Amino acid sequence: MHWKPYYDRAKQHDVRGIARCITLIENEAEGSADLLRALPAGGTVPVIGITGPPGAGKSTLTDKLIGHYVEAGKRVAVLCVDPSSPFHLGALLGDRIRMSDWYTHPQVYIRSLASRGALGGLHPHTLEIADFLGSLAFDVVIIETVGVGQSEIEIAGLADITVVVLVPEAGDEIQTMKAGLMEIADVFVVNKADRPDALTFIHHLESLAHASGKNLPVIRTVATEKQGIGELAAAIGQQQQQQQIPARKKILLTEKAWRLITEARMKDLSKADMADAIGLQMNRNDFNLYRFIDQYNH
Ligand SMILES: Nc1nc2c(ncn2[C@@H]2O[C@H](COP(=O)(O)OP(=O)(O)OP(=O)(O)O)[C@@H](O)[C@H]2O)c(=O)[nH]1
Ligand SMILES: [Mg+2]
Repeated sequence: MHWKPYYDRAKQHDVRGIARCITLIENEAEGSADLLRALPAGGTVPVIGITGPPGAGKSTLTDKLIGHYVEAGKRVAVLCVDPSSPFHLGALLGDRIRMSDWYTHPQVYIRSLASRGALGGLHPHTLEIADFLGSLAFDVVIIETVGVGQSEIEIAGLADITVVVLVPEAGDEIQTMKAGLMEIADVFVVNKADRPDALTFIHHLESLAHASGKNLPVIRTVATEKQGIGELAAAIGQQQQQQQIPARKKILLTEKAWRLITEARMKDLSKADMADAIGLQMNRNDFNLYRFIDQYNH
């Protein structure tokens, strides 16, 4: 498949052209590497990662954020990434319902990506697809992903701004994972702030966010009622300005480069196959782990 005509159409914001290019990148089809190499420099389009536990209200928030940006005359691209999981189908259906107003809107492009990684986490080419969308004169790229296991850490490595969405009943959860959360979050959202126990939780999170030394904003929202959306967009905008600092940019680009190279180097390796090979050989008297791995290190 020749990628150029599709890319030219994508640059004109032709929806089918965009879809074809994403499919090309997703499948590592012929031409996808050339397409990525042709992306223009720039990279000033903020990629906003929205992560958090299942059902926290990420899609509802995304829906309202799209509305906020569209009203401001902006073009918005949204990637909904589902780690392979039991709630996969339900989540995709949920997204369709939650964001249904926007699927045909001329300023909005929405695409769902299913993760095919056996270990959960993000779809392997989320980074490249986000970069591609960012090159297409969208003003904002939003990536929604369910925070389970690896995926919220992965999203932090590829988004410019990571928004962690929590709900008041997440109390115990943040106790155990607060260190990790503080590291990846640029903005905290306490959604479903209409719940009776919301205030205690917000105060608790605020003191943790303050103690983190990063001065992380904590925004309270009731996504279903569109409350707090303007404040969230403002907090994202503020964080985005800080990301323009060259030192931050250097770190993020290095993370991305590192990740792409790691993925390329590990590409032909299967841990399951490795386990099979080890299972066959480990009981031999002459088994040696370091000689075993020689076959993978060239
Ligand atoms: N009471 C209340 N309910 C909300 C609020 N925001 C979202 N909900 C509801 O919570 C449910 C889950 O919302 P979603 O937006 O689908 O949550 P999600 O985080 O995208 O869910 P997954 O993608 O499946 O992880 C829906 O029934 C929403 O209507 C809120 O602020 N208050
Ligand atoms: Mg969702």
